[in-house]
Amino acid sequence: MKFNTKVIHGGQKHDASTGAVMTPIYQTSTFAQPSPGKPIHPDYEYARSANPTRTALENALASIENGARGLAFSSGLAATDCLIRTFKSGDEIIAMDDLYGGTYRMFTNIYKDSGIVFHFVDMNDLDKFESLINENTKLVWLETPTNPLMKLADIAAIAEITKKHNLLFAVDNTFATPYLQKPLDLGADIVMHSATKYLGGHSDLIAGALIIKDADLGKKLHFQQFATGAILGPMDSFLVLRGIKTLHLRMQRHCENGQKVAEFLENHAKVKTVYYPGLQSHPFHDLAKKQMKAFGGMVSFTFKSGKKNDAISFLEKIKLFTLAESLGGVESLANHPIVMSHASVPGKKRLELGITDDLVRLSVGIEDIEDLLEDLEQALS
Ligand code: P1T
Repeated sequence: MKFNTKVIHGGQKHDASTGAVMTPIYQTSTFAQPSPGKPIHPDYEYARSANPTRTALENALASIENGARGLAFSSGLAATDCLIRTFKSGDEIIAMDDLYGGTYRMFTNIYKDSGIVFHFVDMNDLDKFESLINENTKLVWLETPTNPLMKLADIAAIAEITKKHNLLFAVDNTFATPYLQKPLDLGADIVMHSATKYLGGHSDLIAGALIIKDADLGKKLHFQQFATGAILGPMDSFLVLRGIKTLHLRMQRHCENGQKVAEFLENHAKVKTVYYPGLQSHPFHDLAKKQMKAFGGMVSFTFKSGKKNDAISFLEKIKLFTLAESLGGVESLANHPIVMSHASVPGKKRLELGITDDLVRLSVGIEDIEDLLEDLEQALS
């Protein structure tokens, strides 16, 4: 199957008991056993281990990312945590320096006393990255494009290095989605998603996912999830599954609108820098053309004045864009990273990365582009 067919049919079966075309919401915590240890269906005993609605979503996730196994979690951070928990004191993890603030907070704060050592590096400096690898290194963690600066890293080039050193390689594919980029095909071992974003697509749930290329590693991570418990409930599993069925159509429009918004901002007298991989001026434009099908719906920008107050006043004046945390829904959102999505990254670190006080991040939705540009113009002027 090709991608647009997979989002609708990949890993899906009509419901075995009724023929229902759409997977029902199996709102049950447990499953009857006629004899102890012998449930009616061998896959279903207790819903922390598996629930048919979640299984349908997990099969869809595996299908669209070309993995052997999908796992659905109660949030994106729960998915990341499930993977990190499999490492032990003394293990080392190398992560991209520009990450979602919550991921950075987990690595530097929650795992502070775990004995697991985290290194943060710009993965575009492949020599520096490789020089950090030693016999304790176990995992490489990457976000591309990054949140909020839209930096890219070359997944295939990094995979060559991780394979050489026998390391696991995980990619947070939240911003790109498998419509635009398939990390497992480029050599990664694990894909992570905040399914809260484009996969769900309607800003009506919190969910996460891991998709694993190797079935044995998938089994190990399923055990970890089962034994620690951060699963996605049946109602939210149904909603993410429903969202995935229109992922290709939504992403197409997100990309069209994202490109137009980025070009509009780049030509605006009040705007200094626009961060969007679809612009010729973007430092990773060529890499984006190589590893992504198009450039997505996330656009960040700064003001010529460099003033935080200009960002605040813009964010107070936009009307159609809603000032809110999160991204990837059908509606356009705006975010002030220093006080919202990246408040948990220390100020000094933010500045080193380029997350300045006047940086604004837009999640460009799928509304009519004329209305979006009109709103941006009135707020800027
Ligand atoms: O919010 P949650 O579903 O737990 O996902 C965390 C997460 C992981 N990775 C990326 C790239 C993300 O953007 C997020 C969540 N991000 C926001 C809430 C935000 O506003 O950027």
